[in-house]
Amino acid sequence: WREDLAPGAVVLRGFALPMVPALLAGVEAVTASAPFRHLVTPGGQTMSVAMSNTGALGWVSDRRGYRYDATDPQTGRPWPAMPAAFAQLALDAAHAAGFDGFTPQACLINRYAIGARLSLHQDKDELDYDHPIVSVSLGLPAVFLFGGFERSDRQARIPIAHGDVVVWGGPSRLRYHGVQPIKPGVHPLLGDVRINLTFRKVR
Ligand code: MD3
Ligand code: FE
Repeated sequence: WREDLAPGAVVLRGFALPMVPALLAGVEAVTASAPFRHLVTPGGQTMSVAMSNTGALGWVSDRRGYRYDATDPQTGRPWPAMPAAFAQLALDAAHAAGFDGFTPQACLINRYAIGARLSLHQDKDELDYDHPIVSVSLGLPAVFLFGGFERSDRQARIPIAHGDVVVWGGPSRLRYHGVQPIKPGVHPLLGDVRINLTFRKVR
C-alpha cells in the first residue's frame, strides 16, 4: 500500500479510508462557513477548480498574486478552524512517509467537477520547503502529473483513487505537478465530484 514515486514522494494507497466519514463531515462544516469559490489567477483566468480553506492560513489568488492569508477575502472572517480529524490524518500520513511532527497551518480544499483540471505548477508560495505537502483524495479518481524540476521535464502519470494519500517532501518538494481533467463518472459517496485536501506548513 506504500509506493515510493521518487525520493521524498510517497503514495499511501487507501490510507484515508477509515477517516472518510469524519473528513466529509469536516468539508461540509468548513464550506458552510467558507463556501467554495472559483479564484482568479494573476493572469486573469478563472480556475476550473473551486476552492476553500481551513486552518490558521488559507491559500488565495487574485489579480494581485498568490498568497496565504488568515482572512477569507470573500467573507472577511478568519478561515474556519481545522477539524481535529484533518490535523490528525496529516500528522499520521506524514509520519508514515517518514516525516515527523507535521503540524500544518493550512488546508486547501479543492473541488473538481468533471472536466476540471490543475495545470502544471510548482508549490512555492510557502516560505518553508523543509516540510512536506500532504494530499488526500476523495471521490472521483484522478491522474496526477508528476514532473521534474523544470516545466519541460517529462511527467509520470500517477492514477489516484478515493482514500489515497500522497506525501511530497524532501528532494521532491519542488517538483512540477498537475491534475489531468477529471473524467466523467459517479462516485458512490460523492457523486460527480473529486475533493482534494492539501495540507501545508507555510512558515
Ligand atoms: C507537490 N493540488 O493545490 S497535490 C495544489 O489534486 C495541488 O488538487 C492537487 O497541486 C490536487 O497545489 C494535490 C498534487 C501534487 C503532486 C505532486 C507534487 C503536489 C506536489 C510534487 C511536489 C510537490
Ligand atoms: Fe500543487
